[in-house]
Amino acid sequence: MDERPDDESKLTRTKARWAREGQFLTGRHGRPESDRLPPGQHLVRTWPVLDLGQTPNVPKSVWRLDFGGLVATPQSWSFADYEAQPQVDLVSDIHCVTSWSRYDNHWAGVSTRHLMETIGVSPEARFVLLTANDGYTTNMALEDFAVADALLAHSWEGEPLSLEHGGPVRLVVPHLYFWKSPKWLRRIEFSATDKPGFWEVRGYNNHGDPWTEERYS
Ligand SMILES: Nc1nc2c(c(=O)[nH]1)N[C@H]1C(S)=C(S)[C@@H](COP(=O)(O)O)O[C@H]1N2
Ligand SMILES: [Mo]
Repeated sequence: MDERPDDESKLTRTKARWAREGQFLTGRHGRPESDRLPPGQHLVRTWPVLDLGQTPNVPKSVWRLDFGGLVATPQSWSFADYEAQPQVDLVSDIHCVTSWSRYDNHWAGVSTRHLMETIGVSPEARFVLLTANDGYTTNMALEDFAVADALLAHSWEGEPLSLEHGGPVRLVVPHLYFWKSPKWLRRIEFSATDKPGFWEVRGYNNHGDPWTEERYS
């Protein structure tokens, strides 16, 4: 007895329809969706505010960003200098050590790679110490600072970065816990030696990778 050709079985027809309709395609590439949320994190839709409790208000007219340590020439940018740099738009997820994560944040600003090229970071530099206008500091290895999606951001979701979230300019280093992304950025120091920052001397991990849960030291 003849068997029905495969392409007429109910399952085959269903699968052919799925293929036409793109069933199960997420349209998302790169990191699989199931791995997008690091261990121990939960998703939030709001954007919580976390800091040491001071909100320094530095108007753009007097704002400065200083570069020091192992650079070709120590220098300082006004906000106009910062704005004159090539601007990038980047999308990234936030992972805070207090266990919230927030997907798809749209940032605009100056990439750390451009910054390093334009100010001329010395080959001997291996670490970065970042200082903010509230006295906050944090440290990281140069290769973490220099990732392709790290930037000095002045805008979030198409609007100027609010004061409470670090305006006029904050750092965003999305592949590390968010304490490594200082708000109200004031100074960037390049160094041959590592110098632990505010939380790093208070029991937080020196590296801060959310994927391996480097929360505490
Ligand atoms: N200048 C400054 N930057 C800071 C902090 C701070 O206290 N001061 N807190 C850090 C911590 S612990 C977190 S979780 C994030 C919170 O950023 P958000 O308030 O924009 O969510 O900022 C980081 N950057
Ligand atoms: Mo945090």
